[in-house]
Amino acid sequence: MKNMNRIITLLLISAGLFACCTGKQPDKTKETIHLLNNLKQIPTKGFLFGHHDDPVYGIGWEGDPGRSDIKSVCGAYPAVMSFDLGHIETGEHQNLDKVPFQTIRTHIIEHYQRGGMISLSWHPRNPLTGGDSWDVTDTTVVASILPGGKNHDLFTGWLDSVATFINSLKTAGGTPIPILFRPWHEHTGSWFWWGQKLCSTRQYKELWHLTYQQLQKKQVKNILYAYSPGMESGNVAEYLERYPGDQIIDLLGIDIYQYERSEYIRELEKSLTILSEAGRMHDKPIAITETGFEAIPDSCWWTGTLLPIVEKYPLSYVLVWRNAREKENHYYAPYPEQISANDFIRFYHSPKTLFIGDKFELYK
Ligand code: BMA
Repeated sequence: MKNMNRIITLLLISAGLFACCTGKQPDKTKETIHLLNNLKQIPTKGFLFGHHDDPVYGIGWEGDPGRSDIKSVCGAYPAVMSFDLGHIETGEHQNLDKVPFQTIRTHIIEHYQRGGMISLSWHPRNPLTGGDSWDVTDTTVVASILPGGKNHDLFTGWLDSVATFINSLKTAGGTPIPILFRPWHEHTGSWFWWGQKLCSTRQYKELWHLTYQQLQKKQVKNILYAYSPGMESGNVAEYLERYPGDQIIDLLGIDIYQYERSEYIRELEKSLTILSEAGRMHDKPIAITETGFEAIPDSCWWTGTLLPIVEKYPLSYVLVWRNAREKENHYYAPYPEQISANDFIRFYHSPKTLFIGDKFELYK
């Protein structure tokens, strides 16, 4: 027995030494790994439905406790809630859409406690010009923040602010809450300073590596990373052109909106075919990280357009954008009396759509 104990002790010491020498520490908490594995299984049941800024504000209201336009329509919260970190980098107390970071933190904790998933996008300011994410007047922004660039230190400071916020997302018991982080999105278009025509493939990938390494340095272990181009790619090779690699990315996504119905259907089918293939090749879960039809001027959009297409693909989630309270007609989810509200209830009742209250488990 004594010998046995000695052998076990020696084994433990050598395992510790190995971890120490190789610098290999697990880079994700166990709940975060569970989230990743569960996301891969979700398509066997259906897909999670998500909504951006869902519990914060909606049409005609802001900050009402427990309120959500989705819940007001169908009686259940969406399974996924997303929020944006834009302006956290400059130390402001509220984000670019005037949502206080403390409010976001509170909603994230509540949503985790009800078993839901949380995603964070980031529309940071332009670190070179001081403009916003959409300031594409200068094509040297990415170069300026990479190692050796004149804004590198400023930018690593910005990443540190993101790290500090994500590290602060914990339950009362101290469990870090898993987050799907989705920076540098829609890079296949050229409307953000990190977009296609604003930097080279090498620079875009370096931006991802820098992001990942800096968050690792800050010990952020409750993150899954999403790669989410726009709908510009014509094939898998184009979709993966700026892919930063399997070591960094955990989920593959696509952002795609409806303007004209037949074009949306065509583009959505094309994009989801590409996405499914890329997900299979890289063994990653896939999702529609942003979609919607602004102001939903189609009374049967949910079951007449969206559902029949998305249910054919192995998607983990489908998320619609925000119901702005400050910008007229800028909404993507129904609210009571909105013309697509009844159809949304049919969508909710489809066995394929998963909301809070439906049977799924993300963290065990
Ligand atoms: C865009 C619009 C903007 C908003 C931004 C970040 O699509 O909704 O009004 O500021 O997302 O949430």
